[in-house]
Amino acid sequence: MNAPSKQPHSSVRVQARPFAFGLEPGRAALVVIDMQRDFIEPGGFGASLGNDVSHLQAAVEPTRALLQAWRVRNWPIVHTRESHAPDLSDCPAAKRDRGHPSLRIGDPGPMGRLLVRGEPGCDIIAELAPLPGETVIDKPGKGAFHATALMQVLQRLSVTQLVVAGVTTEVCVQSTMREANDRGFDCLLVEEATASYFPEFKSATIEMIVAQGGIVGWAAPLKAVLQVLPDAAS
Ligand code: C5J
Repeated sequence: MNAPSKQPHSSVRVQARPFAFGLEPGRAALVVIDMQRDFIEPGGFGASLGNDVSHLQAAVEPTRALLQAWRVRNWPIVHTRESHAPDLSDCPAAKRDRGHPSLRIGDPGPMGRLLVRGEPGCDIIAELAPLPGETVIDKPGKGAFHATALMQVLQRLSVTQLVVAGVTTEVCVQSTMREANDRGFDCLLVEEATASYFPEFKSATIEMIVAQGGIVGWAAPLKAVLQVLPDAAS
């Protein structure tokens, strides 16, 4: 795979850790990871694993604010859904047979079959529903590049950077940021727009991302991003 081309573009400076992030207007895609009913609402996949899903609510409004900021500027937006084919041919036993959940991927639950494409629970929550024209990537893995066309989509959109939101911080968000960095993208995680069932894992993941000079990427508060974005009309 080719790395994204880095052409000069006037950037805006986001106060971030471990140092300022030079956000390139229009070249930074907002990537919203797995804000699905199956993770966020009671009765879904996340709950079947014994998690307290209420922890994820805090990320909804900040993610909505980012979506709004990207939409008014007509900048690229990618939503992902962790999801599987109805025959589970893309769900290895190494994923499905893990642990002792009350229900497994593909089993019927209150919102349909868990993490299966086309089922109500697999939908992105109503507050963050994709608009027509926004890319939706169905991903069978934790990282959004694994077994998907995400790289090609980003190249087609001339994206060089990812501004990342979504759940859960230490699983699919971090996996995607690591995959993205390996493929040449600079990634900025927006702190309030991500959440974990384990708040201490969220904090630890942010520290891992920014440690060692930003070994995975950058992290910044929502306000630091929103306040430097150029006017929508410019
Ligand atoms: C998990 C995800 N936690 N979206 N998926 O299994 O982070």
